[in-house]
Amino acid sequence: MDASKPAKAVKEAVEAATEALTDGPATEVPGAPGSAPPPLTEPTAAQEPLPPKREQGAPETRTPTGAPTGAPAVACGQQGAYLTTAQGARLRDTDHSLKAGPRGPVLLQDHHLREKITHFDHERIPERVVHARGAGAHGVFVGYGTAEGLTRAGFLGKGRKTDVFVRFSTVLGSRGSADTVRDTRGFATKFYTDEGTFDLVANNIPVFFIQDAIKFPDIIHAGKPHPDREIPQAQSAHDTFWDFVSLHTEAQHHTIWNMSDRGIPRSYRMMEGFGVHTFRLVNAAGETALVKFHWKPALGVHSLTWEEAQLLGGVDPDFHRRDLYDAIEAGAFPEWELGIQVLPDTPEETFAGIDLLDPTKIVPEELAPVQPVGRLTLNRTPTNFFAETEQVAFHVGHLPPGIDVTNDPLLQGRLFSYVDTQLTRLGGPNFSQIPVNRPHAPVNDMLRDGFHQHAVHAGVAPYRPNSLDGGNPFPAGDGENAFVDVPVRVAEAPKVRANPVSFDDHFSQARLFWLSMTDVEREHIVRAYTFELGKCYHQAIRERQLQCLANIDPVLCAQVATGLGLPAPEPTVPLADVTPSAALSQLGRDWPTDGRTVGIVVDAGADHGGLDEVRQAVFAAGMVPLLIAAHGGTVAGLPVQRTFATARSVEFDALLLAGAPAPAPDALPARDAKAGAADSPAVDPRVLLLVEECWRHAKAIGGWGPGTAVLRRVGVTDTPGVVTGEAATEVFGDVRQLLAAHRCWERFPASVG
Ligand code: HDE
Repeated sequence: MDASKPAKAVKEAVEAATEALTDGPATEVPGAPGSAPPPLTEPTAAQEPLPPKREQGAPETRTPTGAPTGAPAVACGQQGAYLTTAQGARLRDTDHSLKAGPRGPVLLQDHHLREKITHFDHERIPERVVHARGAGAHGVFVGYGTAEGLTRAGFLGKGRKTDVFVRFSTVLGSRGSADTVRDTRGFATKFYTDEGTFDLVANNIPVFFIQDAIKFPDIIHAGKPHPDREIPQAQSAHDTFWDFVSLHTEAQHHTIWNMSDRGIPRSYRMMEGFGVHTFRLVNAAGETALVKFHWKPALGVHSLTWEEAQLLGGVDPDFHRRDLYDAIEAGAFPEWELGIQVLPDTPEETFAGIDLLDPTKIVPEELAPVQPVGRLTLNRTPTNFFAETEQVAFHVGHLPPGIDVTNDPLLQGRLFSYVDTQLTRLGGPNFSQIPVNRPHAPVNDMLRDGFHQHAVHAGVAPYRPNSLDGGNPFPAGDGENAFVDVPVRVAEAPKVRANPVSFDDHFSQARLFWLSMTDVEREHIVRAYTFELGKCYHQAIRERQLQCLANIDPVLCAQVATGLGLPAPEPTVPLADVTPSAALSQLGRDWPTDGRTVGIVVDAGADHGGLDEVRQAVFAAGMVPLLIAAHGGTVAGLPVQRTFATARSVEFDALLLAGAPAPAPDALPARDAKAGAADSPAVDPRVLLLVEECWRHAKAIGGWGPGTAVLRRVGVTDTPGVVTGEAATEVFGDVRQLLAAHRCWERFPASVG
């Protein structure tokens, strides 16, 4: 093979693997690093770069101005079998500096040394000031055609397919922070439409802390670590956060969502997404409608328990990333339906008394149902984190013809902020030419030069009007699909720094949220507030937040006050008379279990008839079985993925016990922190801990044969959500059914009514 050309073989391998990926459920556990198993000894014969992993995708190879090149995605990566300089000269050695004799000194003329180190010194770019920690994936969006009468946007047309890149994120933490912290999650989608890129830069919570962009630095400074000690990392459980939100009470609605289970999602795949602001759609006839965007996950909205979230912060800080990548690798492609709430575009811009320009307010789905307009499927993981996930640049102003903004003062400020931040983060004005940001529509923009210019612009007249370049580029006329700013009437008014009066209501919808929760969900909210305020140093801040809770609901306030050991204050505003919205609760339905992880405890010494059968049944159900044993290697001829030392309950959605393993040699407390101090137990203490934690976290548990004895020993047989039986596959069938409801909350009657 010619080592200097992008390998056709590589392209074919990727295409074949892509087909294989969509070909039924996986039969191998996801997570292998690299696309081929490594040999034991270092390879020395020159060979082409390996193809990417079969589930990996990359931005389409477009030119910087949006033209398709036809080149395979791998052509953007390294080429040929040999190590080269950045200029492509082949190198003999990259292990030794060029020296005057073996004992030096090192020679300044060593270009390879200086190029290598200089580039390394500049590898880091500033992390995002918010949403620094994220994970991305490629996918496809298919329009249903149901919005065709409302908007000219072609990508929503029936059956229209559009490539997308999605980046999920937390807000407060630095790039290296844990995924599972209590926080809002970002859900930003780049639709590469053929009429221009559309970025829907959304969150998993439908409201925001502030009503005016001018307060964004304030809320973020309050939420970030304290400026003196730089602690705590990626948390809201500290004084400055609660200081701000208890004073700036428009934050209370967003805050109660954060304190609910929405603040600790089980997976990016199990989150809703919300555009938050009201947007304006415009159709071919120029008619407009106001809309709110929603993403509805096919797997339902599910959360971690708080204890799981905390354990995961230490045990697997990459939990959400791993989950996203593994699910895609396993063929359990995450899916969402895009929906819109359609609201009449009246001069008042209100609906059912709700100010549609106030981003701290929702429109309950019972008043305006979410109408599905298309489906998003994520089917490729990025090939390179930095090139794609880190360099992707979203902007709320990236809109195709047919979608426009409103005067929401938060949205207006965002329209300024996103370009401004990319200039610093991506080092210049040409960030839209970075492969992941390249439009899939032809670009002719008269923007020229600047750092990192990739386009080779021809012509002499990047100005208008011109005659030297034949007048090109031309403004699009009527019927030529130009973006038209909707000519919304702007009211004559004095210039003021003020909000509309309706923005003064800060508590009614926080109360609506609280009253819409089930008892279990309310209990979690009470615990979250109690934890977070309990972590504050100053009592004044706790008392001030309790006053806010009193204005939301007396039961909520009393419960949190009890936990804090403080008196519950009386409300200072009349409690709003609201109708609960069942759509806000996460509980009470069954959902698909695709991509869920099932731990199977096996006893390395025992006979395991039926084990392979149950493992295959888990795979066939689109789930991932992980065998847990005393030691690595194989048990009953099957590969072991976790040992008692490496397994922790938080990784599994459900637990199956196929055996009752006696304590393994490494189970002594002094050797394994998880071993506990149990005195000569019959079962390995780490298995007991596994069962206890899964039970405490309301997970489905099943056991058969000797596995039943373990459950008996822990004392959980005959409790809700624990299944025992003789046939392994039947037990798994029951466990799978339980998992459809996500957790067995019946196990713990809620104490908050
Ligand atoms: Fe953002 N936001 N934001 N934001 N935001 C950024 O842009 C900003 C807001 C959201 O995965 C930054 O490229 C202001 C609401 C997501 O790359 C920055 C205001 C919502 C992401 C910025 C808001 C969001 C960002 C930081 C108040 C939900 C991550 C880096 C007016 C609807 C996108 C960057 C990604 C990122 C500014 C409020 C969502 C600084 C000024 C409301 C999902 O420009």
